[in-house]
Amino acid sequence: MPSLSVDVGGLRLKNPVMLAAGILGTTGASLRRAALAGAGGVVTKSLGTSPREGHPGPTVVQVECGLLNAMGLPNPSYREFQEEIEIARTGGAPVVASIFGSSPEEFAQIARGLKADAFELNLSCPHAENYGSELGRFPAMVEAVTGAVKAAADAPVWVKLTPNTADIVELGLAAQRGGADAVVAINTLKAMAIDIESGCPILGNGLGGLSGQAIKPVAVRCIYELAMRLEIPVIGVGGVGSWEDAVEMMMAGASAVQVGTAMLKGYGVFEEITGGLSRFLERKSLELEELRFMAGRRS
Ligand code: RRO
Repeated sequence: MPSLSVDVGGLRLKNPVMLAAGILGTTGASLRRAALAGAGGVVTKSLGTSPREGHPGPTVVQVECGLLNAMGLPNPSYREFQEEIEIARTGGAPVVASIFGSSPEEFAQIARGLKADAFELNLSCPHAENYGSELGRFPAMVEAVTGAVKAAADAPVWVKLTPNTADIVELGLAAQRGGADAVVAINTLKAMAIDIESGCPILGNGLGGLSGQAIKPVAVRCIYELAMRLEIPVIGVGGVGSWEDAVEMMMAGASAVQVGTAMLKGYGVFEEITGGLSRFLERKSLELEELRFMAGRRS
Protein backbone atom coordinates (compact mmCIF):
# COMPACT_ATOMS: atom_id res chain seq x y z
CA MET A 1 0.00 0.00 0.00
CA PRO A 2 1.37 3.48 -0.84
CA SER A 3 2.24 5.72 2.11
CA LEU A 4 -0.31 8.42 2.88
CA SER A 5 1.79 10.23 5.49
CA VAL A 6 2.54 13.83 4.73
CA ASP A 7 4.44 16.81 6.19
CA VAL A 8 2.25 19.87 5.87
CA GLY A 9 2.55 23.34 7.35
CA GLY A 10 4.86 22.24 10.16
CA LEU A 11 2.92 19.08 11.11
CA ARG A 12 3.46 15.44 10.25
CA LEU A 13 0.11 13.75 9.48
CA LYS A 14 -0.40 9.99 9.14
CA ASN A 15 -2.70 10.78 6.21
CA PRO A 16 -3.81 13.99 4.46
CA VAL A 17 -7.51 13.81 5.40
CA MET A 18 -8.40 16.06 8.35
CA LEU A 19 -11.55 17.06 10.20
CA ALA A 20 -12.40 20.68 9.27
CA ALA A 21 -13.11 23.42 11.81
CA GLY A 22 -16.72 23.78 12.95
CA ILE A 23 -18.61 20.53 12.60
CA LEU A 24 -17.79 18.15 15.51
CA GLY A 25 -15.05 20.40 16.88
CA THR A 26 -17.00 21.55 19.92
CA THR A 27 -15.89 18.83 22.35
CA GLY A 28 -12.71 16.90 23.04
CA ALA A 29 -14.70 13.65 22.82
CA SER A 30 -15.93 14.27 19.25
CA LEU A 31 -12.49 15.42 18.11
CA ARG A 32 -10.94 12.31 19.67
CA ARG A 33 -13.53 10.14 17.97
CA ALA A 34 -12.67 11.66 14.56
CA ALA A 35 -8.98 10.94 15.21
CA LEU A 36 -9.72 7.36 16.25
CA ALA A 37 -11.90 6.96 13.12
CA GLY A 38 -8.83 7.70 10.98
CA ALA A 39 -8.55 11.48 10.54
CA GLY A 40 -4.96 12.57 9.89
CA GLY A 41 -5.55 15.66 12.04
CA VAL A 42 -8.49 17.44 13.66
CA VAL A 43 -9.43 21.13 13.94
CA THR A 44 -11.47 22.61 16.80
CA LYS A 45 -14.45 24.93 16.51
CA SER A 46 -13.12 28.51 16.46
CA LEU A 47 -12.13 29.85 19.89
CA GLY A 48 -12.13 33.49 21.02
CA THR A 49 -11.03 35.48 24.07
CA SER A 50 -14.39 35.28 25.88
CA PRO A 51 -17.50 33.07 25.85
CA ARG A 52 -20.00 33.76 23.02
CA GLU A 53 -23.50 32.42 22.58
CA GLY A 54 -23.54 32.91 18.82
CA HIS A 55 -26.38 34.02 16.55
CA PRO A 56 -30.07 33.34 17.26
CA GLY A 57 -31.61 30.24 15.64
CA PRO A 58 -32.21 28.74 13.25
CA THR A 59 -28.43 28.56 12.83
CA VAL A 60 -28.24 25.78 10.19
CA VAL A 61 -30.45 24.89 7.25
CA GLN A 62 -30.06 22.25 4.56
CA VAL A 63 -30.21 23.68 1.02
CA GLU A 64 -29.57 22.29 -2.46
CA CYS A 65 -26.17 20.54 -2.48
CA GLY A 66 -25.08 21.75 0.94
CA LEU A 67 -25.64 23.45 4.25
CA LEU A 68 -26.20 27.09 5.07
CA ASN A 69 -25.05 28.14 8.55
CA ALA A 70 -24.81 31.23 10.68
CA MET A 71 -23.69 29.80 14.01
CA GLY A 72 -22.04 33.11 14.93
CA LEU A 73 -18.81 31.83 16.50
CA PRO A 74 -20.36 30.21 19.60
CA ASN A 75 -17.59 29.01 21.94
CA PRO A 76 -16.74 28.82 25.65
CA SER A 77 -13.48 30.90 25.24
CA TYR A 78 -10.00 29.50 24.68
CA ARG A 79 -9.28 29.18 28.40
CA GLU A 80 -12.28 26.93 28.93
CA PHE A 81 -11.36 24.74 25.96
CA GLN A 82 -7.79 23.72 26.89
CA GLU A 83 -9.01 20.62 28.71
CA GLU A 84 -11.00 19.55 25.62
CA ILE A 85 -7.84 19.83 23.52
CA GLU A 86 -6.05 17.51 25.96
CA ILE A 87 -8.89 14.99 25.59
CA ALA A 88 -8.78 15.34 21.78
CA ARG A 89 -5.03 14.65 21.81
CA THR A 90 -5.61 11.17 23.25
CA GLY A 91 -7.00 10.23 19.81
CA GLY A 92 -3.41 10.22 18.52
CA ALA A 93 -3.73 12.82 15.74
CA PRO A 94 -2.46 16.43 15.82
CA VAL A 95 -5.03 18.87 17.20
CA VAL A 96 -5.21 22.23 15.44
CA ALA A 97 -6.87 25.09 17.35
CA SER A 98 -8.99 27.35 15.18
CA ILE A 99 -8.88 30.82 16.74
CA PHE A 100 -10.51 34.19 16.05
CA GLY A 101 -10.16 37.75 17.30
CA SER A 102 -11.05 41.30 16.39
CA SER A 103 -7.44 42.53 16.20
CA PRO A 104 -3.87 41.21 15.84
CA GLU A 105 -3.47 41.62 19.63
CA GLU A 106 -6.51 39.47 20.42
CA PHE A 107 -5.31 36.71 18.10
CA ALA A 108 -1.84 36.88 19.70
CA GLN A 109 -3.29 36.71 23.22
CA ILE A 110 -5.02 33.43 22.38
CA ALA A 111 -1.96 31.96 20.66
CA ARG A 112 0.13 32.78 23.77
CA GLY A 113 -2.37 31.31 26.19
CA LEU A 114 -3.49 28.15 24.39
CA LYS A 115 -1.51 24.94 23.84
CA ALA A 116 -2.21 23.17 20.55
CA ASP A 117 -0.24 21.36 17.84
CA ALA A 118 -0.95 24.23 15.40
CA PHE A 119 -3.16 27.29 15.09
CA GLU A 120 -5.61 27.93 12.26
CA LEU A 121 -6.45 31.64 12.11
CA ASN A 122 -10.09 32.22 11.25
CA LEU A 123 -9.89 35.28 9.02
CA SER A 124 -12.82 34.13 6.95
CA CYS A 125 -16.10 33.54 8.85
CA PRO A 126 -18.52 35.36 6.49
CA HIS A 127 -21.19 36.52 8.96
CA ALA A 128 -19.79 37.85 12.26
CA GLU A 129 -19.45 41.55 12.90
CA ASN A 130 -15.84 42.60 13.69
CA TYR A 131 -14.46 39.10 13.09
CA GLY A 132 -13.55 36.66 10.33
CA SER A 133 -13.75 38.07 6.82
CA GLU A 134 -14.39 41.57 8.17
CA LEU A 135 -10.64 41.50 8.93
CA GLY A 136 -9.61 38.82 6.49
CA ARG A 137 -10.69 40.57 3.31
CA PHE A 138 -7.92 43.16 3.79
CA PRO A 139 -4.43 41.90 2.84
CA ALA A 140 -2.68 44.30 5.25
CA MET A 141 -4.79 42.97 8.15
CA VAL A 142 -4.14 39.34 7.14
CA GLU A 143 -0.41 40.07 7.19
CA ALA A 144 -0.59 41.91 10.54
CA VAL A 145 -2.63 39.19 12.27
CA THR A 146 -0.41 36.42 10.91
CA GLY A 147 2.74 38.26 11.96
CA ALA A 148 1.41 38.90 15.47
CA VAL A 149 0.45 35.24 15.97
CA LYS A 150 3.77 34.00 14.56
CA ALA A 151 5.59 36.18 17.09
CA ALA A 152 3.42 34.90 19.96
CA ALA A 153 2.94 31.21 19.11
CA ASP A 154 5.26 28.29 19.66
CA ALA A 155 3.36 26.15 17.13
CA PRO A 156 2.82 26.31 13.35
CA VAL A 157 0.37 28.92 12.07
CA TRP A 158 -2.14 28.27 9.29
CA VAL A 159 -4.39 30.99 7.86
CA LYS A 160 -7.92 30.11 6.70
CA LEU A 161 -8.88 32.36 3.81
CA THR A 162 -12.19 33.72 2.60
CA PRO A 163 -13.46 33.03 -0.92
CA ASN A 164 -15.69 36.11 -0.62
CA THR A 165 -13.19 38.36 -2.34
CA ALA A 166 -12.18 39.32 -5.85
CA ASP A 167 -8.65 38.00 -5.42
CA ILE A 168 -7.89 35.23 -2.92
CA VAL A 169 -4.25 35.10 -4.07
CA GLU A 170 -3.67 38.60 -2.67
CA LEU A 171 -4.86 37.30 0.72
CA GLY A 172 -2.71 34.18 0.47
CA LEU A 173 0.37 36.22 -0.39
CA ALA A 174 -0.35 38.48 2.61
CA ALA A 175 -0.50 35.42 4.91
CA GLN A 176 2.78 34.21 3.43
CA ARG A 177 4.44 37.60 4.02
CA GLY A 178 3.21 37.44 7.63
CA GLY A 179 5.07 34.16 8.05
CA ALA A 180 2.22 31.62 7.76
CA ASP A 181 3.26 27.96 7.59
CA ALA A 182 0.26 27.14 5.35
CA VAL A 183 -3.00 28.57 4.07
CA VAL A 184 -6.34 26.79 4.33
CA ALA A 185 -8.82 27.41 1.48
CA ILE A 186 -11.75 27.94 1.64
CA ASN A 187 -14.25 29.02 4.31
CA THR A 188 -17.95 29.18 3.41
CA LEU A 189 -19.45 31.32 0.65
CA LYS A 190 -21.70 34.15 1.80
CA ALA A 191 -25.26 33.03 1.03
CA MET A 192 -28.95 33.26 1.99
CA ALA A 193 -32.20 31.27 1.96
CA ILE A 194 -35.76 32.66 2.22
CA ASP A 195 -38.94 30.90 3.36
CA ILE A 196 -41.41 31.78 0.59
CA GLU A 197 -44.55 31.25 2.71
CA SER A 198 -43.60 33.88 5.30
CA GLY A 199 -41.23 35.87 3.10
CA CYS A 200 -38.67 35.76 5.95
CA PRO A 201 -35.00 34.84 5.78
CA ILE A 202 -34.68 31.30 7.21
CA LEU A 203 -31.53 31.80 9.28
CA GLY A 204 -31.87 33.78 12.49
CA ASN A 205 -29.00 35.96 11.30
CA GLY A 206 -30.45 36.42 7.81
CA LEU A 207 -27.17 35.87 5.98
CA GLY A 208 -25.00 32.80 6.39
CA GLY A 209 -22.24 30.69 4.85
CA LEU A 210 -22.75 27.94 2.26
CA SER A 211 -20.72 24.72 2.57
CA GLY A 212 -20.79 21.25 1.02
CA GLN A 213 -20.89 19.86 -2.52
CA ALA A 214 -22.13 23.12 -4.05
CA ILE A 215 -18.89 24.97 -3.24
CA LYS A 216 -16.36 22.33 -4.30
CA PRO A 217 -15.65 23.81 -7.77
CA VAL A 218 -15.08 27.23 -6.15
CA ALA A 219 -12.69 25.63 -3.65
CA VAL A 220 -10.82 23.79 -6.40
CA ARG A 221 -10.39 27.04 -8.34
CA CYS A 222 -9.16 28.92 -5.25
CA ILE A 223 -6.68 26.15 -4.34
CA TYR A 224 -5.36 26.08 -7.90
CA GLU A 225 -4.88 29.87 -8.00
CA LEU A 226 -3.12 29.83 -4.61
CA ALA A 227 -0.88 26.86 -5.49
CA MET A 228 0.21 28.66 -8.67
CA ARG A 229 1.55 31.65 -6.72
CA LEU A 230 2.41 30.64 -3.14
CA GLU A 231 5.54 28.96 -1.78
CA ILE A 232 3.77 27.68 1.35
CA PRO A 233 1.41 24.66 1.31
CA VAL A 234 -2.30 24.96 0.60
CA ILE A 235 -4.74 22.85 2.62
CA GLY A 236 -7.99 22.29 0.71
CA VAL A 237 -11.47 22.43 2.22
CA GLY A 238 -14.94 22.94 0.75
CA GLY A 239 -17.19 20.11 -0.41
CA VAL A 240 -14.85 17.15 0.11
CA GLY A 241 -17.09 14.11 0.58
CA SER A 242 -15.38 11.30 -1.33
CA TRP A 243 -11.90 10.07 -2.19
CA GLU A 244 -12.42 11.42 -5.72
CA ASP A 245 -12.98 14.91 -4.27
CA ALA A 246 -9.77 14.57 -2.22
CA VAL A 247 -7.79 13.52 -5.31
CA GLU A 248 -9.22 16.43 -7.31
CA MET A 249 -8.25 18.95 -4.62
CA MET A 250 -4.73 17.57 -4.45
CA MET A 251 -4.43 17.73 -8.21
CA ALA A 252 -5.47 21.39 -7.89
CA GLY A 253 -2.57 21.94 -5.47
CA ALA A 254 -3.69 20.88 -1.99
CA SER A 255 -1.14 19.12 0.25
CA ALA A 256 -3.94 17.89 2.52
CA VAL A 257 -7.72 18.25 2.69
CA GLN A 258 -10.30 18.84 5.39
CA VAL A 259 -13.79 17.33 5.63
CA GLY A 260 -16.63 19.43 7.08
CA THR A 261 -20.19 19.11 5.80
CA ALA A 262 -19.64 15.50 4.64
CA MET A 263 -19.33 14.52 8.31
CA LEU A 264 -23.12 14.20 7.99
CA LYS A 265 -22.25 10.79 6.47
CA GLY A 266 -20.70 9.75 9.80
CA TYR A 267 -17.18 9.13 11.11
CA GLY A 268 -16.66 6.34 8.53
CA VAL A 269 -15.96 9.03 5.94
CA PHE A 270 -12.27 9.17 6.93
CA GLU A 271 -11.60 5.49 6.19
CA GLU A 272 -13.74 5.74 3.05
CA ILE A 273 -11.59 8.61 1.72
CA THR A 274 -8.18 7.31 2.82
CA GLY A 275 -9.00 3.80 1.53
CA GLY A 276 -10.09 5.14 -1.86
CA LEU A 277 -7.04 7.39 -2.05
CA SER A 278 -4.68 4.47 -1.35
CA ARG A 279 -6.32 2.27 -3.98
CA PHE A 280 -6.21 5.09 -6.54
CA LEU A 281 -2.48 5.67 -5.94
CA GLU A 282 -1.82 1.95 -6.24
CA ARG A 283 -3.85 1.62 -9.46
CA LYS A 284 -2.05 4.60 -11.02
CA SER A 285 1.39 3.65 -9.60
CA LEU A 286 1.72 7.11 -8.08
CA GLU A 287 3.16 8.49 -4.84
CA LEU A 288 0.91 10.87 -2.88
CA GLU A 289 3.28 13.78 -3.56
CA GLU A 290 2.93 13.27 -7.33
CA LEU A 291 -0.77 14.14 -7.13
CA ARG A 292 -0.11 17.60 -5.70
CA PHE A 293 -0.66 20.28 -8.35
CA MET A 294 -0.73 17.70 -11.15
CA ALA A 295 -3.33 19.86 -12.95
CA GLY A 296 -0.97 22.85 -12.78
CA ARG A 297 1.91 20.89 -14.26
CA ARG A 298 -0.27 19.49 -17.03
CA SER A 299 -2.21 22.60 -18.07
O1 RRO B 1 -19.52 29.99 13.63
C1 RRO B 1 -19.88 30.24 12.46
O2 RRO B 1 -20.98 30.74 12.20
C2 RRO B 1 -19.00 29.99 11.32
C3 RRO B 1 -17.63 30.16 11.32
BR1 RRO B 1 -16.70 30.54 12.87
C4 RRO B 1 -16.88 30.02 10.13
O3 RRO B 1 -15.65 30.19 10.06
N1 RRO B 1 -17.56 29.74 9.01
C5 RRO B 1 -18.89 29.54 8.99
O4 RRO B 1 -19.47 29.27 7.93
N2 RRO B 1 -19.59 29.67 10.16
